Amino acid sequence: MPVAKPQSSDARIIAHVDMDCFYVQVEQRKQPHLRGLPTAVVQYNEWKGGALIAISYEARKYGVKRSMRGDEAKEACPHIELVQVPVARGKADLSTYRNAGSEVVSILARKGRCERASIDEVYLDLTDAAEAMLAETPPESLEVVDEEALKSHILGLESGDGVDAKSIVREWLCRSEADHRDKLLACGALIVAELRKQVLKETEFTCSAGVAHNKMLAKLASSMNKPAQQTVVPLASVKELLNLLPVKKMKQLGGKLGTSLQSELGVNTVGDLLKFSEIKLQELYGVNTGTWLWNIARGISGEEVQARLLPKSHGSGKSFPGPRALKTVASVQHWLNQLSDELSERLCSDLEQNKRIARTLTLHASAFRSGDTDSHKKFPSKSCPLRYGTAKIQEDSFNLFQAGLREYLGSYGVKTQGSHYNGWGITALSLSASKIVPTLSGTCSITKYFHGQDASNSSLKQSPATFTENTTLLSPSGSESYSELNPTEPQDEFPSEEVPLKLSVAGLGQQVERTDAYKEQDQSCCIIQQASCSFTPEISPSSCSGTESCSGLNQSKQQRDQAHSDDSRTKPVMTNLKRQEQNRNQLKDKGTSSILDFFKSQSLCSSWKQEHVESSQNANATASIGDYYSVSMQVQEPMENFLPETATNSGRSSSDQIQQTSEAWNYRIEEIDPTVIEELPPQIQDEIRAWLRPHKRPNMVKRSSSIADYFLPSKNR
Ligand code: DCP
Repeated sequence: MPVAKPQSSDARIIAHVDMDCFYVQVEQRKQPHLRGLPTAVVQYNEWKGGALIAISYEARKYGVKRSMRGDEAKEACPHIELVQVPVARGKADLSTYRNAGSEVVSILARKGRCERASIDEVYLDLTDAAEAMLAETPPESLEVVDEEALKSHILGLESGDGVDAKSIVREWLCRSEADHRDKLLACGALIVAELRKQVLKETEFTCSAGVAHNKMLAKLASSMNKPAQQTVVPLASVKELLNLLPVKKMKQLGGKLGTSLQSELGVNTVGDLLKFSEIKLQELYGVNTGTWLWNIARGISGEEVQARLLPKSHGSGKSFPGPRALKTVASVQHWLNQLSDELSERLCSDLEQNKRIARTLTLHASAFRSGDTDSHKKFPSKSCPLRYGTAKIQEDSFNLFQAGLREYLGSYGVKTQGSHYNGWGITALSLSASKIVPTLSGTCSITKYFHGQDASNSSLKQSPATFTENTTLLSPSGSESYSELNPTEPQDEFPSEEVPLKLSVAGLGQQVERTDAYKEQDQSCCIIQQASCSFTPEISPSSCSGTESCSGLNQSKQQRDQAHSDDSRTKPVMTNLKRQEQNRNQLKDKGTSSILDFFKSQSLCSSWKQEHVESSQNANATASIGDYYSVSMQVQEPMENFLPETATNSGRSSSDQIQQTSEAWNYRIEEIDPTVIEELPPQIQDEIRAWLRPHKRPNMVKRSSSIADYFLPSKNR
């Protein structure tokens, strides 16, 4: 449930930047001949041409939608170009997109506090930059106002066409008599226009943006005029915006809460909420959610932009729907090996680039038992201390799986004795690495860290104290002091509910031999070598050669090279910067005074109004980019669609269960980075999103019956 946070000031300047048809743009940059063509990126799944996950604005004109599969898209738009998402280890590999997103973030972060909200979305707090601009070069003092800023959509401003519109916007941006908050917004609009041009220049990607006084309004605005446009929300237009906004389009109201508002209270637009007092809303939905609803009806949101450029966790997952469900331990182990390999590669890359180490490994799975109509039973997620090295992660994740399977089958009263098949199936698997902390710089500490791990044989075997003692990590606050024990971490970090090490697993049709951890000494050496390379500036990059095995211990280099020939992961930031520099130079020649110039013959239109504007391929350079695209409303579906499915017929509240579950799994839910969730299989995403929702649900007794039903356990969920 949403929680109200007090708004510190309504003079903050917040931008939400959202890349346009992001995966398509990334593929078009790789294959420039696709630019301007109807293009879609399809999932790695050949059934009916694969599911569409990103669609270019050119293809949207033909009615191609994300709900379609490749075959359907071809029917709607026969000349559509379908590009398959990159594949590695038999599954989608999103690293190219993730790295492309990082390129954008690194540019946006130059101007203010930057929060990476998803693979292609960023929040920026531009308050300081806007204040500085207002003090030094206020818009009213500008002789020439940037073209891109002049193309801003200012909500509530009556605008004409073409030149008229620009002069009206110019007048609004440069008003000397404007209210201080509007002046700051004008500065925000100028800064964001400049940033968007810079993003285009350095990455070749277009993006859209919303500029407002808080995150909620900025997010709403960024999708109003896509692609490659920006929308500004002056305070005076907030009421009108929310009055007309369908309640389901508001972040966190797209799911059951929004449905409840519609059916119980007849609230169809956010503005309709104004009819209810704060007390009434609190009575109905609890103190926090009631206040949150009261606030959003007035455009109030105190959520801060969190300074976060790097993910809080890494995840790797795959789903196995329908007949592809995994039904043998061997097949699960095969896929866990693939996921471990990917996770290990990302961990090594994070270590190398960002000098960070993850400490907790968690396995999530979705399972079914044949003949079970009571589908509420969940495969329990399991976690353990994370040991670096692909083979170790493979081994530990397999043990976690077995522990989870024992518990899952145990919930059916089935003992995992004997080798017969117990009628289970796995429909999704994922691994995540969390509790990421900075390491100490210098090879001494990192070497010690990995030696500590190896010498311990298996962290799963150790007592928690032993594990902690063997790590030499910085406290999350980043203090430079060496500490044997992080004083901020509880000593019982991995308590007894943690998965115990099992040397053999009876009843799963497979004996698991515990191998000597020293067998993996070579791999650990590789890690140490690589860590040394990244932590010791005087060692040249060339001395890293031969250490790729860190990221692919069980895979030949040839395979890896082939799988990632176009992947910037192995040489990410510096390579990207070099590439950006090249792009910059190339684009300089093309002339980039406005994003319009980049598109030349392309044009845009508003998605907010759901207008379908005819394409104008021959539009000249001064025409609106908007004419080229036909678009549909693109308001994000909020996370709140997902109720905790653990809240079933146990009689306990879901929040109790969530609490209990997260404690048992021994990792903090808030450590899961929302940006990695979308990379996990959908079932697992649902589950994690349910946990991420605030748990407090007061006043249940006061709710009307149907609203109470909404919160009460339901077998159907
Ligand atoms: N994505 C995905 N699966 C989904 C939704 C999105 O893999 N169900 C990926 C592909 C998208 C990227 O995430 O390119 C960003 O998603 P958005 O919802 O922001 O959509 P786009 O960026 O593709 O288009 P838009 O311009 O409408 O934002």
